Amino acid sequence: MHAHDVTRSAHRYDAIVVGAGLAGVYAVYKLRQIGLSVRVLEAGGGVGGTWYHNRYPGARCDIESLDYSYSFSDELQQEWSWSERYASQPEILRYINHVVDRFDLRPHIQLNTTVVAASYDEEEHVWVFETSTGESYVANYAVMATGVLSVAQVPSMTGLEDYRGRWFHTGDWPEEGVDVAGRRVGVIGTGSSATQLIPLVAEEAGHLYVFQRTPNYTMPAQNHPMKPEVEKDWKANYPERRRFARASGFGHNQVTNHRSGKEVTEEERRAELENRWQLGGLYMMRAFKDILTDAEVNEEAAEFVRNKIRSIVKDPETAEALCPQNLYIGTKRLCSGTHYYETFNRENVSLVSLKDVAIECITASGVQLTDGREYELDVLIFATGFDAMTGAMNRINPRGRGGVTLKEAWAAGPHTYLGLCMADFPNMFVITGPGSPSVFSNMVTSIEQHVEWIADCIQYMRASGYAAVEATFVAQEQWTQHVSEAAGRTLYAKSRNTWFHGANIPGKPVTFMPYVGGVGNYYNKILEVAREGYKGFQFHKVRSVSKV
Ligand code: NA7
Repeated sequence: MHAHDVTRSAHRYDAIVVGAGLAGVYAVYKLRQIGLSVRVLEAGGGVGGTWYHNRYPGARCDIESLDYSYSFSDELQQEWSWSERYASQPEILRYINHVVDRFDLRPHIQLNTTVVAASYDEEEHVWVFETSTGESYVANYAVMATGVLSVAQVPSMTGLEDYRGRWFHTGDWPEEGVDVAGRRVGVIGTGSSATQLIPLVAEEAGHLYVFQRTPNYTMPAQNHPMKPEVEKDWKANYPERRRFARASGFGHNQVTNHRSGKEVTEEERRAELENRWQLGGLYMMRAFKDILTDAEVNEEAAEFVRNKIRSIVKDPETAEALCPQNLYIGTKRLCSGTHYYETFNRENVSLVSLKDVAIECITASGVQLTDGREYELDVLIFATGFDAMTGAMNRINPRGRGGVTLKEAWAAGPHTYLGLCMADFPNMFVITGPGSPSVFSNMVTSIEQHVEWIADCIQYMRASGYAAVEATFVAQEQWTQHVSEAAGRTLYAKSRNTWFHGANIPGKPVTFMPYVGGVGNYYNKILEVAREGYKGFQFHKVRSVSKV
């Protein structure tokens, strides 16, 4: 469809932002600041994105709250107080709502509006959006803040439609909550969401069955109420902390040990691993500079954690079943929880290992395994993950130059230039897209870097009279190759059965999606590209004569 066909009924803006999570909220703030008219289209009934939908009990960020927050306004970071070391989902949602109100962004955000189609009009260099509300929007720039873990994946299981109990996905949790008190509850999955949820559900449920296909490593989060002296110190040093995060490997201030696991004695290695366990959460992955590149160093850390599991879980058979085997620690996203392993010491919790069996089907009353075992359940919780990184973009399936669809362009896996733009999709920007550090970073740092880069690019275009910007095919292919080579130098390339590779979704091309070259290096790269006149991009100068 051409823009002129819909002009009379369409709403026109300089930019449409799709999604009102942390990315969309900063995008509307920033783009309005540079003088653009902006509309945010958000499918959910509130702002917050991931933090709006993932309301399951125990949902919490695994990056420290003082780090996992916007840096763009010093007043904001000085006036906001986080109550815990790691913020819970309700607190993050309150924060996002606070930001929206504080900067008066709500009038520009349209909720309950799903973008169902987006197509590029080559003559007018604009994007035309269709929404679930039956409206059309036309804008020069499409800013896709659609999130990386926003499409919940319920595996196709025979019989689910006949199940008489209630079932839920952690990523689509009802606002009113779920009553599990005294009930027989099943949780399928043992990733980050499950390991956060299980200890809390166990406290209420009559009996909890945990269906585990692949055990993962879960670190104790070591969460605690915010220490006033820590908050004070951060607030006094915020500019420096934020600079450090932007230049760091993962976009935050977690201390990294820059020594190799091989250049220290066994005793020193043990001490460092213990130190990391005490620091909690993702700190383990910064224990040695080669923990994700050297198989032996990685295995020592993995065995250290297995021994912790064996020391916590009283029943030796359950402990062994919870120990990941043949899985490099960290190559499946490390989990960070509170009392996860301890929960398996409870009388009302049973681990159901799916190591040698599978779920055959869902019956009217519960779950049936291939070996004939049946579990009667009142509530079934799918903590089964997401169609990560590409799911939300593919669902919209934008139509670019010459009618090419994104699904066609990404048939062999996502190809992007810098994780920001795609050839054949002019004037479309993806925030924290595949091919950028994204899920390998503190998302807020990566979001800010992208939004600021996009705003600069648009300002550059306006100043130069350009109507459209587009990644060249050559630059895109070179970058995609580079993303793959960077992963190839790490152990991630050897653990292909993960959502980083898209392997959790049947039929999805298996290809490593995030960029592991480091947030700081990546940031320098995108700034250099801009400085050099947007190397790897082509601009279309002449806006064709409007036919309207
Ligand atoms: P994850 O990490 O993708 O975990 C999903 C879990 O569900 C994982 O244990 C899967 O086992 C399991 N799963 C998925 N499908 C099935 C079926 N069909 N049968 C049994 N078990 C299944 O999702 P999360 O929501 O926990 O975390 C996502 C990210 O959010 C996380 O990494 C953080 O970055 C925040 P598998 O390992 O595939 O055998």
